[in-house]
Amino acid sequence: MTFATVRYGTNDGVATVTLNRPEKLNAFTAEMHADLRAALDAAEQDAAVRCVLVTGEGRGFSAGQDLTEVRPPGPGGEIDVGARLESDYNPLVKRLYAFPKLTIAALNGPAAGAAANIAMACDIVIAARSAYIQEAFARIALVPDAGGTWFLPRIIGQKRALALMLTADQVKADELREMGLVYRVFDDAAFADEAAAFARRLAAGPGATYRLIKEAARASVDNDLGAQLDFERDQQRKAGKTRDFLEGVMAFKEKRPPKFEGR
Ligand code: T3D
Repeated sequence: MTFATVRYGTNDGVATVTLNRPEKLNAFTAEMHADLRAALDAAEQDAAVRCVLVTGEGRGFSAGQDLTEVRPPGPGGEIDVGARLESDYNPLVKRLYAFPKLTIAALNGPAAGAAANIAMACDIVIAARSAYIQEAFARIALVPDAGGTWFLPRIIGQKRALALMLTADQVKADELREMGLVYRVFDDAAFADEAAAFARRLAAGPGATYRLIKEAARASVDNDLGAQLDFERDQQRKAGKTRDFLEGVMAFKEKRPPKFEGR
């Protein structure tokens, strides 16, 4: 499947979605949003896909919104910087956050502006050692968007979140890992292979149960302990009905690795 600004390919249960405007550090345009939506549609509909890996072509993940793209005017003809959030970024972030399959953001290089926050909407973020995140918005007198003001305080706490957003500093992969924003950091030279292997490993896991785990983690944001314990019980009942649960227990008893089907 080919798109003008996104490459899409599948292998071993992994759909790899590569943002592909390397000459502009994969900055987002309306066309790229449309291509990305179509790629996510394809990944969602393909039963063989169990994990989606989002990465960037060339030396960057993405520099966020393409600042040279003409902004659609508001109703009175004035500049409306909220319009693209409404039409493109907000639906994308919500979709990634609730995507029914596992999502991995593989930061091959810088992730700036909205791209940093799109990465955070994915389930797991991994990074090449030279990659960095930059909440670049304040440098152009904008507010962090694409969920940045929601994700960051929850993941790294108010103080560090504010520091990142107010300074717009570039924060390198190893530090991002210490903060909890990135799960694994790999050497640059090995990054593409390591990211693919990491995604393959997850694609071979119990996909239906992964979905239940995601839903539980997401629900915990709004639940108190009692409500979350009830939610876990209900999710566990569903997990207990999967074929993968039967296979997991069988494999344990037979002292062999499980062969999960994702259902
Ligand atoms: O409607 C709305 O705008 C609302 C939505 C906002 C969401 C947002 O994401 S706002 C934040 C937008 N992003 C930024 O402010 C980051 C801009 N980019 C940078 O600050 C730098 O590119 C980086 C620090 C990320 C990387 O620097 P460096 O030196 O490694 O690369 P570079 O030379 O700046 O960029 C390489 C090329 O990509 C260059 O093109 P050229 O001059 O060689 O033809 C550069 O202009 C282009 N590029 C980089 N970022 C963007 C971009 N072109 C358009 N838009 C960009 N965001």
